[in-house]
Amino acid sequence: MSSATPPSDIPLALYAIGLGSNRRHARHGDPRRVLLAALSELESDDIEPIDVSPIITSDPIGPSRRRYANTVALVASPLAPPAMLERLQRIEAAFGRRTGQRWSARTLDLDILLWSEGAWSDGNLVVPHPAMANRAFVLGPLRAIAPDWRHPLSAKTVRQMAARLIRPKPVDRNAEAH
Ligand code: A4P
Ligand code: MG
Repeated sequence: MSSATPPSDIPLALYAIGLGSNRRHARHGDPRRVLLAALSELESDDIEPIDVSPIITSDPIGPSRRRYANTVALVASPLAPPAMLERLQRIEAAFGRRTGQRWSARTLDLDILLWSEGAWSDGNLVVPHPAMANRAFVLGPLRAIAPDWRHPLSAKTVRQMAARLIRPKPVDRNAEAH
């Protein structure tokens, strides 16, 4: 926990931050260690860690072939979403730089998933993260720490979104008969 508490007249908001890695980092090590290092990097005077989910590993969704480690952190912060994004991007950039190499493929992906003040959208940033409802590697860890958080646009809780994602598709009996 940060020892510097923000002045009480700055309203604190809660953020859910998704962390993912599928590359080793020369100094920090395997993706799991990358996430642990990123979590400690995230903590600062104006970003206070509240909770963190267990780290999961999963097959990649998309073109990559390396397995991912993912986790979700809940943090309290007075920062507005653009300032939070800037902070996350600075941390991503620091982890993307590998010793002896110039800027290379990112080892770390940090996404703003949810913000307690609702929705945010500008040219750079969309909150809630538009893909979160379709991603088990986000909803699984998020459900472990914030099952009752409601998506401000769909009004579904994280638990409901996760259940919907893993529920088997209903069988179309007519299609089956043919
Ligand atoms: N941006 C807009 N909204 C947000 C937000 N809510 N949070 C903008 C963070 N950034 C946001 O980000 C590109 C731009 O998105 C940012 O500059 C910001 O202005 P990026 O991280 O470079 O790219 P991206 O759109 O997040 O795409 P990226 O990172 O290439 O891919 P995805 O779609 O995020 O997915 N499989 C498993 N199992 N686990 C994973 O973690 N991750 C990915 C990456 C693919 N497959 C995976 C996993
Ligand atoms: Mg991203």
